[in-house]
Amino acid sequence: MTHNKTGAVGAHNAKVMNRFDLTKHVVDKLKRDEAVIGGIGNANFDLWACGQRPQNFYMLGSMGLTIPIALGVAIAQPKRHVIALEGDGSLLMQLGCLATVAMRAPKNLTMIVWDNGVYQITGSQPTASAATADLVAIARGSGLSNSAWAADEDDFDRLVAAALQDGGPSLIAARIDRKPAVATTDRDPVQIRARFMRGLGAKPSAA
Ligand SMILES: Cc1ncc(C[n+]2csc(CCOP(=O)(O)OP(=O)(O)O)c2C)c(N)n1
Repeated sequence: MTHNKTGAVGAHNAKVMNRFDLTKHVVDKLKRDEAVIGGIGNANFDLWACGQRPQNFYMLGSMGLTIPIALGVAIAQPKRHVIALEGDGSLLMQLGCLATVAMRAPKNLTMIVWDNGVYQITGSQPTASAATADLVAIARGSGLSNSAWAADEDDFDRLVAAALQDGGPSLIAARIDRKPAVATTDRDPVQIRARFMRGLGAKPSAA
């Protein structure tokens, strides 16, 4: 595989990897109470399966909110690194967030996009990224110059390690297979929110 610094690795020649496996790679690298936001469905199911931690937020129900939530946390807590794990279909529903992230430019934000080319959890209808849209090109066009396709697992590890050095915002896109997620997150949004706020040391709101 040609290294992506050459610009040769794109959506069509990056290795097809596995979301749970790569999620484990990310979780294994966490050292500093990083916040991790898992997107609706499979992204947060596999994050849940990698071991629950109070600094994880598991998004239920809303497509495309992973990066906006992560951006908010990154701005509110600039000393904490924040990682967003989002599916391609969900990101395609909320592309404007990329331009907002680029404009605000938080150094402590890493966005990881799982591109399986389908809206898998609702029946694997194809997404535009399977046909005509290149998510890394869109991110770069939004102003996120630090965006790359992961060529393979080693390249993914290298990109994540570099991103965690607070040199962001960074976007890493990984082509993944269509294996189902390994577990299912407990559907308890109130509990998820309360635990996350405690995990971040945030004061509970009055509501
Ligand atoms: C606004 C909105 N439209 C549709 C849905 C139904 N829905 C839930 S998850 C999902 C697909 C998510 O696709 P993707 O982010 O690519 O993740 P994948 O399922 O492929 O892991 C859809 C269509 C929803 N929750 N919200």
